[in-house]
Amino acid sequence: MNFLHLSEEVRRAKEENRPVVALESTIVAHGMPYPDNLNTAREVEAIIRDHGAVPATIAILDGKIRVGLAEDELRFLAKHDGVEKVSRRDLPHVIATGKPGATTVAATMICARMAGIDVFVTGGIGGVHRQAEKTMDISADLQELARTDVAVVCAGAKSVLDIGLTLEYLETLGVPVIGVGTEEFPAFYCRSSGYPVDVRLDTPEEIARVIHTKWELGLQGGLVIANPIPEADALEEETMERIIADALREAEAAGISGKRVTPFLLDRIKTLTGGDSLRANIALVKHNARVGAQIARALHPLRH
Ligand code: PSU
Ligand code: MN
Repeated sequence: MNFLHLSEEVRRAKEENRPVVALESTIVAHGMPYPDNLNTAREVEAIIRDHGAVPATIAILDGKIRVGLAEDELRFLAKHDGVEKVSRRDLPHVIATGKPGATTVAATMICARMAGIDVFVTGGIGGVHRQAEKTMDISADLQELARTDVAVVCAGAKSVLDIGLTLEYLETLGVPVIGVGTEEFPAFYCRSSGYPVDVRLDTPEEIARVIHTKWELGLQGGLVIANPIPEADALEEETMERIIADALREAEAAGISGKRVTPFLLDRIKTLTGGDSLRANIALVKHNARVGAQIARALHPLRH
């Protein structure tokens, strides 16, 4: 497929039959400020390499789906203002016009599947927004999880979303939600949300077996592997609830809608927490990278 371009490192990893872990680029271009975004992206890649897998950060550049980015390309995405946020619906026009694009969870899943990558590490998935009964704002990430065979390692979903409705939606779509060492679905900055996961699993081997079994059964779609933020990095729940409520009010007052909602809220939460949310975000992504690389290694011999 001539839209797909693998980096030398990723191409070699596939040739040598080594496990590869996909990474998204919206978190770089729209989820964190410069230079933390660039430093985190680099550190996450290093963690994946240290844990025996090969990182493949995915983005759209010069009309190609790029799987595995060079240093200067990561820097461009981290610094440039005009990078499009690309979900499933945006892939055709961003690729066709040659614009630079950062892929969301949904688009990264699509591109990872095209490149034959089974495991994808990110921070948090999109979901059903609060007030979705009025706005219909439901992330395309959820539909993607229903149809595309990629396991997504994340720290749950932020409580800017309606976590209860997000989990109901995933249940309707038949997407397994696995808790890594926890019975509770994690809420990104906080370890608990008050909602249970479908199943708790404690080791990468057990998780890999469930992923493999889902696909061997011919059950289409992804899985949510929900890995709670480490205790030491977690933020206080009541404080976060208050700050998120403030940020949501600001978004409404400013008339923010559609794809701008999540980046706007992330930026406001960062300011309102005095940077604590950014530190937590960085810590949880790195933790997910460790766990994701371990799962990719355990899954690889089952799949290849
Ligand atoms: N959550 C974060 N950081 C992010 C995102 C979510 O903590 O950067 C991004 C992811 O790329 C996710 C997207 O797929 O936001 C969801 O956006 P939307 O709700 O517009 O689908
Ligand atoms: Mn949305």
